[in-house]
Amino acid sequence: MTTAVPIKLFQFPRQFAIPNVSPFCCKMETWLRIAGIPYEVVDTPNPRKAPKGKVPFIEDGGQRLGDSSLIIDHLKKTRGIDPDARLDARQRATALAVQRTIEEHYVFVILYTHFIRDEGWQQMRHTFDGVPALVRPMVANMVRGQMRKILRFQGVGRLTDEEIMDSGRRDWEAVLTLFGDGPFFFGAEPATIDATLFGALATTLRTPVRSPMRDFLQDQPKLVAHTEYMRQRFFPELAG
Ligand SMILES: N[C@@H](CCC(=O)N[C@@H](CS)C(=O)NCC(=O)O)C(=O)O
Repeated sequence: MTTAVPIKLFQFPRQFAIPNVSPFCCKMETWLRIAGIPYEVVDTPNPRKAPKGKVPFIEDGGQRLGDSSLIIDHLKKTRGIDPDARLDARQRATALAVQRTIEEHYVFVILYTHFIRDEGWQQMRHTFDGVPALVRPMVANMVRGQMRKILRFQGVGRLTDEEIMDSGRRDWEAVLTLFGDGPFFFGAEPATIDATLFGALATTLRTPVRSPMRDFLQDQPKLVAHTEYMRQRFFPELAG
């Protein structure tokens, strides 16, 4: 199905000089640019009414779809565009393992560095600046409390600060072991995994949120170069 109406991409409002502070929203918008699919952004600070209660989600020809991976599958099928088409079975397996490392573990490290650690919270509490002043502290603290609960339930929240930073470092050491010669993960052309990596790296490296995790990543030339290359190639409008 081809439609003249651009896809609507619902995501958190942009903050800082990155596509999105949410790794999943950044991944989705980057993927749309890799695929060259036209879209318009709808700022969505509160995803409560989203199809899966989360951002990103899209509206495509009247249909609303949530979850970045399901959206990508849908667009690959309906648009006949697939940045992963050239990958062999081993590369696909590697991409899935790396994606799961980032999306099912490292994003919780991000949740911790950005919203629970004090250095992160001093920056990220401004996310709530749009909430009426009278209830702002209550809403911000409530959301932060929910994040603490999520982290405890998931498990990362039961570790010490040092243990959490160490677990994040291990994620990236594994990713780096599998990372090819560049500039993209699988060589000369971008694949979906590059959008996933950019989503996680941009919010760690290119926001004012300081942490030992960011210090570690800043010392990894391959990851710094990947982030910069992705920004230049797909988001040249965002300041360097
Ligand atoms: N598996 C989902 C994850 C999306 C996700 O976790 N989104 C977060 C932002 S990074 C969200 O909407 N959180 C708000 C909430 O859970 O209420 C995807 O790939 O899109």
